Amino acid sequence: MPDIGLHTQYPDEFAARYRAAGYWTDETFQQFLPHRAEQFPDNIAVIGHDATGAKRSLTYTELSASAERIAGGFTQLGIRHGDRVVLHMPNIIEYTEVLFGLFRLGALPVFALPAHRSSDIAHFINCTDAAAYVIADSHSGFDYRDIARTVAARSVTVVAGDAEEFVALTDLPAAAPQTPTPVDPSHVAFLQLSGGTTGTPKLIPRTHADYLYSVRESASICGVTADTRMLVVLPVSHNFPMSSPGILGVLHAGGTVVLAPDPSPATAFSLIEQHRITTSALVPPLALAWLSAAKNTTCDLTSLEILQVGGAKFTEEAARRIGPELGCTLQQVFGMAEGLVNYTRLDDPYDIIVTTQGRPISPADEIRVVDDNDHEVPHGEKGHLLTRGPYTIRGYFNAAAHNATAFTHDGFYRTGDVVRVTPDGYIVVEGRSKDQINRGGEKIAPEEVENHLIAHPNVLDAAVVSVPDTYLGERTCAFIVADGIPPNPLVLKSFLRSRGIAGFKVPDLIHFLPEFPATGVGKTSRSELRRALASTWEKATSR
Ligand code: OOB
Repeated sequence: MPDIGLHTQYPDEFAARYRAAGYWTDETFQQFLPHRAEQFPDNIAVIGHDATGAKRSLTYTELSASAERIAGGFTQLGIRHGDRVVLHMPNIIEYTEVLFGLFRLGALPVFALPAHRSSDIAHFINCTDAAAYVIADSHSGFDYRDIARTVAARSVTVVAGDAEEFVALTDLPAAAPQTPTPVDPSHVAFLQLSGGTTGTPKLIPRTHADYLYSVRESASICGVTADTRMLVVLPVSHNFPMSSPGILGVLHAGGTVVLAPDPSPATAFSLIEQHRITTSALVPPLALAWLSAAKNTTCDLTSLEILQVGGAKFTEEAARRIGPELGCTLQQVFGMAEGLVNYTRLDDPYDIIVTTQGRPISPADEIRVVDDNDHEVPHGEKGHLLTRGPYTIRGYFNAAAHNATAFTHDGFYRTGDVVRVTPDGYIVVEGRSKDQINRGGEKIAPEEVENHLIAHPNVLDAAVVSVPDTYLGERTCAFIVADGIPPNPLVLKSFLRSRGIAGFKVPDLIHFLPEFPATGVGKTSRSELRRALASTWEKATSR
């Protein structure tokens, strides 16, 4: 069994400092819901559809009771305090019930995204030695039980909806009420996924104390109260809708979370009108879709007070349209599952809101902007963003070799983002130095896709690079050197899907080359490939 690193990786001196400053408290996710149910028993906690497609809503008392029942049922299945459980569900009511059930038990959710497929899930199950895999039967035309059949042999699969040969969430064995083993606030509460730059995605261990600090502060910065009604359009497992301030911020304050069954503007707009939604969080392409759909909508969107946009760079041009066209305040959010989250403040001057990606949550967030040799650049100049602070991890889960380069010797996380800091301390994202593609907020590690491409018998070599795109910000292009007859691009795409990778990782474009341009030391030159692509693009569009 791998060393699961349940303890905090923060050095004692920093842990003591964060506790003394009141950032870290004794609050845990185990107590989160029972405490809220005492405070706000009859408030509506969550509204949405369940796995059968039925509409449901739960008060805090009801959600807490469901979580308690699920914690008991998982215990009867043999899931123990400290076990990892891969949570792979869309935005349905059961997601919240299972999430808080696992927290109650002291089991650690591993947050898979609905777009993940068998190869991604196999990796999460194997590298966390997961005891259970929790899914919805099917969603958006995809049957998640098929993944369970191929990958989850060693773990028990629990299904919301029609379980077939697996355990149905509604049929979990009943257990007598029991007091769960208490969790330590400095221990890991769950594992988030990193967007990644390597062949396999890394897992991010977040502790109760560090994450709850970011949740409480985010809720306060974003003005969340018991009157907040948040529409969740992005997959709730992602760090942005989870905690920035996300469902956890809203539930912490006694507000209401409304889960959208699909991300279309039509669905979102009718839910905004129906539930008098006050806030929502979007990635830039969805914000553009809302702007475009808002022109012709008959829905009443006047309840919307704040629209958060983040996950990828939002252009100033689009940012300036949010206020006038949607009638709400824009909040830019620049965050990362590893920790650091920046927000423009609601009362910031308009120019700051539309031209920057915000400033850090905490006065204890340390920001360094450095050159290629880790020397700080003069204030205001562009450089690599390094960060350390009370809710930024000190290492990935079970990844000693990777950690040696992903963090500085004094514990700063190398974000891989190129930024500059304004005189007022606001961060402007200028680009990226990490080997990652940001496809409208969805992160892709080229190396991971290349490894899958190279597995094809007619592919000798592969290099995946980004292509600028007005809607998504970036799309992906795979350059291939064929071995023998070049495979048809469509065949190659379905080959990738058959290997069980998430749809967003399948390259948008595929180009064949006789050989790759090389750098001085003989490595494939990605910048040369990008340049070649840009010039073909220009030629194609100028024709
Ligand atoms: C969020 O988290 P991740 O872990 O999916 O991705 C983090 C990376 C950042 O390092 C940066 O490269 C990019 O996504 N990013 C942005 C951005 N927000 C994230 N790049 C430019 N402008 C922005 N506003 O994406 C995430 C986590 C919590 C809150 C919000 C986003």
